[in-house]
Amino acid sequence: MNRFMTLMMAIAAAVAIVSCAPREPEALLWLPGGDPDVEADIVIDPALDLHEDGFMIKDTPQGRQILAKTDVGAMYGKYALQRMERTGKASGVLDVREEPSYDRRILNHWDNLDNTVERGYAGWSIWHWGEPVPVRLIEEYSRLNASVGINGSVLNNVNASPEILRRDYLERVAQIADIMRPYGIHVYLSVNFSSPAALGGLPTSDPFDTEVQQWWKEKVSEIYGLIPDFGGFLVKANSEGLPGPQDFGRTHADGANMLADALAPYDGIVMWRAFVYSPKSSDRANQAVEEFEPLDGQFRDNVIIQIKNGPVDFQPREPFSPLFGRMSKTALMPELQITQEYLGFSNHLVYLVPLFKECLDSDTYCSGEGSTVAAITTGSVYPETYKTTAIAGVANIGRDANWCGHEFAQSSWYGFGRMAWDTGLSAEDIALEWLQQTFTSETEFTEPVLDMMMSSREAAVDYMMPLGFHHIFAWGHHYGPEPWCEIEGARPDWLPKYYHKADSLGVGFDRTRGGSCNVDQYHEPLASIYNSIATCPEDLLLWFHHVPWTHTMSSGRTLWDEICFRYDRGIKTARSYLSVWDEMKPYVDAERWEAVRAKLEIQESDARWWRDACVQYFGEFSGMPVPAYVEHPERPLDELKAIRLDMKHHN
Ligand code: BDP
Repeated sequence: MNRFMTLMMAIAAAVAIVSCAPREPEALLWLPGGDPDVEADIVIDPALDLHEDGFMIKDTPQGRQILAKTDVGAMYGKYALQRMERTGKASGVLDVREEPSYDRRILNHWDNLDNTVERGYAGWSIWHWGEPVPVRLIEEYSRLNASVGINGSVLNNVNASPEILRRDYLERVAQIADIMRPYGIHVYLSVNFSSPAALGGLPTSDPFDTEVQQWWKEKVSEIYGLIPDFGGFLVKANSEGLPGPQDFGRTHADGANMLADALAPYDGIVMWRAFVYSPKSSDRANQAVEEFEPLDGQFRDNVIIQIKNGPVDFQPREPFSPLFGRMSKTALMPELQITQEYLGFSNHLVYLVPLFKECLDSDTYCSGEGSTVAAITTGSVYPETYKTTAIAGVANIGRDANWCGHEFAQSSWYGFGRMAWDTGLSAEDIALEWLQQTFTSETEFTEPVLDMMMSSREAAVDYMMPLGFHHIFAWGHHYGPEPWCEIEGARPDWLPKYYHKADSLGVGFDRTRGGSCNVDQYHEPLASIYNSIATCPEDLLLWFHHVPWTHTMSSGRTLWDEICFRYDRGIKTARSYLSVWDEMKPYVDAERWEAVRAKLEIQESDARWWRDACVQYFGEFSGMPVPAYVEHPERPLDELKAIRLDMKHHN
């Protein structure tokens, strides 16, 4: 080896050591250090009529008590009491009884074995694969999760490497599981469907092949030998090029059931994703129902179909996925995205609980009025179908000192957990308690900042994709706008023009009965409401309709003017956050104040970038002028078209 190469290798090793050193977790977000320090007697009584994770807090003549069936339930009770004390709700006589809405409240980490995080905007993987186990970091992670009731972690990316099932990785997973166990967190893994061939060296991964079935049984038994309380598998199959049972002429049910049979003796579950699409469907939004509805009733009872909130892909606004209303004999669970893949990464302040709740509160009407997504997936609409209930959130956590890249992005992690524990909590209550615990309870701070958080999702919709626009992002990184994008050889249903369909007559995707018929995947009265341009909610108008530029909106403006108006409104709201935050300086430490200020500036500038791109690009089709009452675009389209970002991993 020559001297140059030796030198380069030494530098590479030094860099690796520096970048691999586990960081010390910073002051803990919404949670003070140590165990919850609450004044109450703990009473564990396995005979109590309560959910395993439930608790009661009661003031008795003997003093304050936390009663629970299990140690984990008591731990949740302690965190709840601590939260009540810190948010001023623990005074007076307490008589509290809480049970979780979902049995399994799970984070999905899209972490790869090389420590990159797919769609992660907060640094490298906190699991430190291939490096010393960062015990304290994982303990703190677990404490934060436990404090809001999160009790499951899928450690690796849904685009799973078969290698995760190698013995050395499983031993590592077992070490992580040992650290999480005292906090009530179960570990799960994403698996690659072709693992028997890719890792096990078998000639096939066909689920009907007995050797394949045996391979999975042995693998599962090996896992449970290491991790007795392992939760189960998450599977992305026959989606975006990943292998699956259809490669062998089998169905999703055939594939899921084979894994379910291997896991059943240990009470493990399979979370089988419904995020599937291929060019054979005329409308990507139709495909999950087309593929899964015919399989209803064919899945084992330890399989849960994991469905993204919307039918396409975590857009700033989508209607709820119609699949939630189409399977009564199969357990279903929602998948929400906490990481802001489509909402400005960790640069934009967008509090996501309103988006999450919009989905959970949507009425599917599948079993009459009140059959909301939450009611279905918590098992109250079809109780006999649900052996266990679950909800997943794609994590926004990385090695950054503040965990999520943006101070306020922590609130969506916190909020996901709180909402998964109690779907009845309002987005506003959750935001307020997060602010009080993370910053201060002074109302001069909490009131304006709460308004900012609560308006932030609508602001992002306004400045990115108002009125039902969707997927007009730049190809590849999903950060900025690229409605004009064309990529030679790329699948057309990945590209913005497929979604907006702008022409000289109008804009929007016709999903009505005259178009892709997607509306008919919804139950009445929704199908007819969505089908008619007169009754379709305006926030979803361009999702369901191709609308003439001159169409009159409820505001009295034409569609074109309304588009311009919404982009402008989004910018103005984002801009108002800067002045709100400037007033907040006395209430926040300098470091966090500066960090948020810097990000708010990016957000406002990005909002103008979106407006400049979309208003000018769509203006070429509408041929109509930008109305005088809005700010006009600043940067020429050609300049915007030349912007190239390489943000795939953004670590
Ligand atoms: C899309 C992401 C992609 C994920 C995919 C999925 O762009 O990185 O792999 O979803 O959920 O949102 O499987």
